[in-house]
Amino acid sequence: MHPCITYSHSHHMQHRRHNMRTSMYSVLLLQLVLAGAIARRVVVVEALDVGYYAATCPDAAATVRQAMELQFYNDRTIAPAIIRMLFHDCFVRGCDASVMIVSTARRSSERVAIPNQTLRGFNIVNRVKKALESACPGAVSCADALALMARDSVVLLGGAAYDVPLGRRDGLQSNPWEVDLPAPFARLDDALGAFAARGFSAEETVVLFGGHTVGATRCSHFRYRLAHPDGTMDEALRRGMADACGLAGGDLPPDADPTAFLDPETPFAIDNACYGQMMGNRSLLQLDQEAATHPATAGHVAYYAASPDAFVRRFSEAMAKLAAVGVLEGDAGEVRKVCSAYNK
Ligand code: HEM
Ligand SMILES: *[C@@H]1O[C@H](CO)[C@@H](O)[C@H](O)[C@H]1NC(C)=O
Ligand SMILES: CC(=O)N[C@H]1CO[C@H](CO)[C@@H](O)[C@@H]1O
Repeated sequence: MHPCITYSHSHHMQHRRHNMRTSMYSVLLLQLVLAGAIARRVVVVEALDVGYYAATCPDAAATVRQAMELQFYNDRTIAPAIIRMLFHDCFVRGCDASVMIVSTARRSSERVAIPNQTLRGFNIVNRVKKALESACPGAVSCADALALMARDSVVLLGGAAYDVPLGRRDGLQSNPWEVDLPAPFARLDDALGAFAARGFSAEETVVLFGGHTVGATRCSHFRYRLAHPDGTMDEALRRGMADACGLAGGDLPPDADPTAFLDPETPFAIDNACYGQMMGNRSLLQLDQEAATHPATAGHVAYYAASPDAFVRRFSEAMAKLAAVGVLEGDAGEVRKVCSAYNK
């Protein structure tokens, strides 16, 4: 098979048609996946509270899960997109749904900032929020909805289930100039610094890079590594990607740029394959590749490449920690009615 598999429309259509016939099978498969995940459940204690909506929206988590399952069987690519959205939300002003605010003529938002341009899944968030609003109007914050959606995405992709303590409030600020996420081309030292600033160790950072075991990247985010062999990318992969991506195309708008799976072996499974790829010089993104040799991370990469179960468990713990970064609680912020806009 060609190493670069694009998220083509025909692929989606085929998946959708297929889906009609196999929906029953999919539900059974899902139950198996969930049963497996529950058996490996990890517990993380936070200041937030799993029972936060017991009185105001007791079925909040189930409502989110059902809406996510429905969307996932229509298009699996939403799950990686939601996991990435959580990272982008939580790294800027904490997990406060600031990433979802749409820019207006009067007030621009995080969504115009460069690293956010390829975020996807905002329409999925809106659909899930609609389901929550019809179940319990005005009760569940968009920040909590995203935290639950990201957990469900991990489980739908075969990862370990984990508890999501709730009670996050939605922020009242979303500013493009505050988007201090590491750039797509970030060097590992910068990325380690950005994670350390939010309380993540080098080990936890390596575990979170495991997010790149699912989903896809635009060629524009690694094309600069393809033109000349510099020894940092496996030569067969470099040639395959040069063919698939083309070596020019720097000015293509993101929608026209081809995409490649970050982990072409198992692009929709939370597993440790990406660490084997790092060690074999088969990572597309530069910072993933650097992790295999950097003194602060190489040992962790080698460990997770050899320890599939430990990775699955640690990834869920790290996702739970990510979902608790800098949250607003109590009376801070608000509970948005629509995730893409402040209430007034
Ligand atoms: C320094 C840190 C990071 C950098 C520089 C980075 C960079 C990138 C880039 C360039 C892409 C491709 C985007 C595109 O072209 O559409 C991507 C995709 C992705 N990233 Fe990261 N990433 C980082 C950390 C993380 C973390 C912490 C997670 C979550 C655990 C994560 C999860 C993902 C996922 C799931 C995708 C696939 C998205 C999709 O298929 O729509 N990344 N990342
Ligand atoms: C990966 O690249 C490094 C140089 O960056 C090289 O020393 C090593 O032998 C390569 N490993 C494999 C498995 O190709
Ligand atoms: C990679 C990418 O899409 N970059 C764009 C991000 O947003 C700015 C401002 O809207 C554009 O100028 C960039 O091209």
